[in-house]
Amino acid sequence: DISQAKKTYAVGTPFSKGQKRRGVEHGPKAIRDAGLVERLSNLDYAVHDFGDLTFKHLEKDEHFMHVPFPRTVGRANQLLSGAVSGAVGAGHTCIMLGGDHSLAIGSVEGHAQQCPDLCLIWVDAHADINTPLTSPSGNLHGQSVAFLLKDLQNKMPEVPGFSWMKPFLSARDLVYIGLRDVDPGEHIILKTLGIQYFSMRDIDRMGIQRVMEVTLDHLLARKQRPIHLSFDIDAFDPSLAPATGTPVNGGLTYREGIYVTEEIHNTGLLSVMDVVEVNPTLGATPEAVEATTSLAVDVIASALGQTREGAHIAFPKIPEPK
Ligand code: 4U7
Ligand code: MN
Ligand code: MN
Repeated sequence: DISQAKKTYAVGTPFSKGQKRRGVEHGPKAIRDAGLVERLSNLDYAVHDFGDLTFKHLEKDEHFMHVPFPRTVGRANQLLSGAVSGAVGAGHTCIMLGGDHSLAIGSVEGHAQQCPDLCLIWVDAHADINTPLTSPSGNLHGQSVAFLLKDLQNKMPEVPGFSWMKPFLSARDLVYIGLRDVDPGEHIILKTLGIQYFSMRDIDRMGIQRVMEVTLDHLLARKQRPIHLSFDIDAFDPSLAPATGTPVNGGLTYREGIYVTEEIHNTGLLSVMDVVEVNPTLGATPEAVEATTSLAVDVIASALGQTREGAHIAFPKIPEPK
């Protein structure tokens, strides 16, 4: 029954107030223009376009400490949380097209409303685990994880705009992949909480295959549970994904990135995926932008089951001439 079938919905989140550079709000349109729906439509892993959420910029939104737009970011995440919770509650897989990475707060929170036992895989050059007290920039896209973690509750001030949510995630239910730009305050948080992470150096040492083995074992060995994949495009090397706000040299290769999403697909447990920080106004050339947006589509396709080995859904057997 088609109406009962599990579908994948993409929801666009044109929002950029989690950081100070504009343009990342055009990410959803750029990823769609790269052929998101078309490139997957004739395959088994079709994605349906839910369209964009509409975010308001609040007029009165003073800085909190050095954190800009706290109420605007809080409100946007509350709206997104409801949308993700609704989609997951209706039985769908959900792909969030960002937008900046502050939106992961609402995306993971909404997911957790339906799936309290979810686990989180954060693929990023950055740990995004600053609190307002450790953040060098004040930007909320570098603090998303701190809002989610129960283990940091007594280290977090009350940021205006976020009273609608409470932290719910345990540090042991989170794994990072791709880190290479971690602030001092973030480093002490990672170490104190004993968070499992694989930096680019770890990937160099262990290889991406072993990294994924340990990642999935760490999160799923005790029990199978829904996976939230939060994929910051800046995890990739800037030569592959130049159109992003905080590029850092020495990132994932194309093959390492795709291997991560293939392995996550193979668990059968992917429930919500964020693809964030695609900023089409930051590419030096149209080709640079196109490379970044097309890579975002590749990552989504592979998370949904596109394989490099091919598949034969359309061919139950080798066709014979009449
Ligand atoms: B992204 C930074 F200081 N750590 O907190 C910060 F280096 O979502 C960068 O991962 C955060 O792109 C990057 O502002 C946020 C900085
Ligand atoms: Mn990020
Ligand atoms: Mn990042």
